[in-house]
Amino acid sequence: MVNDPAVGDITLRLNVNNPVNVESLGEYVVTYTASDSSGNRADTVTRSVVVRDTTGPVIILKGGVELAMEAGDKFVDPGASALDGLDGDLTGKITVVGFVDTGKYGEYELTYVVADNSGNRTEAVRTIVVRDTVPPVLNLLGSTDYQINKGQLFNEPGYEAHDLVDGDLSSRVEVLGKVDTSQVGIYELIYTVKDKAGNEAAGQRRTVEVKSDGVPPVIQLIGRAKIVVEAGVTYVDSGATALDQVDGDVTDLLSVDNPVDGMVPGEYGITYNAVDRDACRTRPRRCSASRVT
Ligand SMILES: [Ca+2]
Ligand SMILES: [Ca+2]
Ligand SMILES: [Ca+2]
Repeated sequence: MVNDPAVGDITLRLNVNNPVNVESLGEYVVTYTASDSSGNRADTVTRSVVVRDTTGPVIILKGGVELAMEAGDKFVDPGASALDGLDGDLTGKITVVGFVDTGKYGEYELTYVVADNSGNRTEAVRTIVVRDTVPPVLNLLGSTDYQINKGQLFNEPGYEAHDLVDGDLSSRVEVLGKVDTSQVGIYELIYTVKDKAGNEAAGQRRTVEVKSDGVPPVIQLIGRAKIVVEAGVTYVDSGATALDQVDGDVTDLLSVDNPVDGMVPGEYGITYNAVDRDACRTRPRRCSASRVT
């Protein structure tokens, strides 16, 4: 408002020179001049206007602030764009700091940095999660089925495990189960392995059948095969032993059929039956005990 003491408000005669361009940084001087109808000019008044940019650009991360990818795959940065209120598109000035090791699972950060022409800096951080969701591959060496005789040694034929990320994991293979070569039976061995991210390979299985040697024990009589005793005296048989080439002493499995009746004269046959621990049976061995009346 401009006042003339004689005329009053002469704002209409105010001239303003306003060179301010908010699109262009700098200091501008706005000049205000006024004159009344008599041509008397008022003192010029000026105002200084500084146009500056204190707002940084905005960064937009394409694909989002968090990306997940499979370890071993190639990482392709989907990029980012930067827009500044004054400077416009600054996408070409973005620099990216950080790295992604696609060979190792984990979390990596990429920092996108851009500054506008006034030096206002903006950063945006993207997290790249490198995951390992692929289990290792486990292979058995040798056959999946074995047959061995009891008492033989079973040598583990081995196995191999490989993971895309962790590499050779053969040393981490776990074997569940045991082969007891001293017992006839079918034994199952289960092989498992996990990669370092905890992904478990498809398990493998091996069967080992421990078979009887098929050879029966040998019976050895204690004492002679023919014994003569006096009637009326109780006959005590001195027995026999049984020895198996695999099971060793199996005398405890020996059965004796002893029909001798010390009160009844005659000739008796005593029968010894031996089996090994796998029920492999020896042909009965007989001896006779006779007595004389
Ligand atoms: Ca700016
Ligand atoms: Ca893996
Ligand atoms: Ca045997």
